[in-house]
Amino acid sequence: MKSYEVNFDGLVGPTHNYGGLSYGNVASQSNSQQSSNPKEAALQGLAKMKALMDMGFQQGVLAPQERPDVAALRRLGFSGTDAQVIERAAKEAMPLLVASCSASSMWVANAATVSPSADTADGRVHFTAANLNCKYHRSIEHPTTSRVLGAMFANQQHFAHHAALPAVAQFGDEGAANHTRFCREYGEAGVEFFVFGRSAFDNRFPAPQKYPARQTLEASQAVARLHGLRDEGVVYAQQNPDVIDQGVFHNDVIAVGNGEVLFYHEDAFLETDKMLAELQGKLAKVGGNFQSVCVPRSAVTVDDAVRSYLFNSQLLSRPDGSMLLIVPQECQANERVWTYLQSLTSAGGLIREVKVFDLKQSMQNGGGPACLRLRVALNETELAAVNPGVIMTAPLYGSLTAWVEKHYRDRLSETDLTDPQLLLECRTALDELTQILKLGAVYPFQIN
Ligand code: SUG
Repeated sequence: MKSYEVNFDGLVGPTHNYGGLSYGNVASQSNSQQSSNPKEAALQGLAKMKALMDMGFQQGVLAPQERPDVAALRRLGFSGTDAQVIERAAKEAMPLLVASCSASSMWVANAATVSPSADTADGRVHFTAANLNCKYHRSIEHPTTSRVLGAMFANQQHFAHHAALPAVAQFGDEGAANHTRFCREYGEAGVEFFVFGRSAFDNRFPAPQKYPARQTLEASQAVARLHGLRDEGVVYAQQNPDVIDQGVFHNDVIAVGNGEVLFYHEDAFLETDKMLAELQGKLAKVGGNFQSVCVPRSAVTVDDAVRSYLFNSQLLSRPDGSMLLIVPQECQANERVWTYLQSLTSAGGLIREVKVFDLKQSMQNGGGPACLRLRVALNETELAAVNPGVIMTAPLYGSLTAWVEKHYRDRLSETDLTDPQLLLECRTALDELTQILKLGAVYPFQIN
């Protein structure tokens, strides 16, 4: 049976703004308080989805969330009408209002961890929503994420959904941003690669000194158990704590994998040789030929990687077996990175082509091409069981661009977040979106 990697991209929400909310994420901190352009952000994301669809890749779309999250503000003690809740939060606790307005759910690589049916004990595709509990503004995403994923992958015969892990730092889980799967064919059993930043219960693992390690070993292990993965099909590796301290807040900022290939920076991991040997051995057991492409620090420094997001690229398989790298334009702007990419694609290896995208609005908050997509490997039967409303087509692209043009502002500053009218605008837009994507009622304002 045919199988595919389907990329579901997060649609940027109408409140996209630069709140400076993510300590440890260099771009988020350095662009704090700048005005954003939500309309441009959403159109840039849609243009990437359309381009990949036009290149022949399977493409889907994941809906944004209701923001400001008035229900979350109510849980923090703000009361009255919705407008009063926003006004009081603006007056008494502006950082909480800003957090409740974040459009961060657009980085759907953090929405969930997904294991394809060929890897799981019950032969279903498993999803565990990420608790994202390292940052308050992200920790409020998972209830709606679960409802949206449930509406997209509704068929219980093929899809199994798990609630987010316990919402404590010991089980900090950032979803697919720290998870990669290696395989020969998407529909065959593969090796799932979980990268953690620290251990919550075992102090033999070193931790970063400055910035938080968002993913714990124990969270990754819990996800693997929930999904029914075999020990032989799983490899755990620790991210180098020094690179976390240099701004590598997720593994997908310093490594990306696809098929049988891992593309990574020399400084990305601890005990790299042992890890590579384990990946090679385990993939061989399922008939795969593991290959790794290491980018030396002499060619690209960790700082170059953090600024350019070279590794936050999408590594895609083309029908002839070669691979294509989708990179943000910041890679072209960095001389060392661009020189490296030229040499990589002309070396005659598997990665033959680089395509550059303008994702500046998202990049300024630390979200590159790979952050914006959730990969779901599906066989033909499973793909047919996905809600067809969320699969990208030319007419859907047309409807979504028209929808963005109609509802989104082209400028948003912190003061704009205090305007209760913004909530009404967002709800009107999202109500229409659930009809376009045929999701049913998924937002708090639709179900309460
Ligand atoms: O969690 N930025 C996100 C970026 C997530 C990128 N995702 C992956 N690497 N997979 C984060 O740090 C910034 C929001 C703000 O500051 O307004 C933010 O949440």
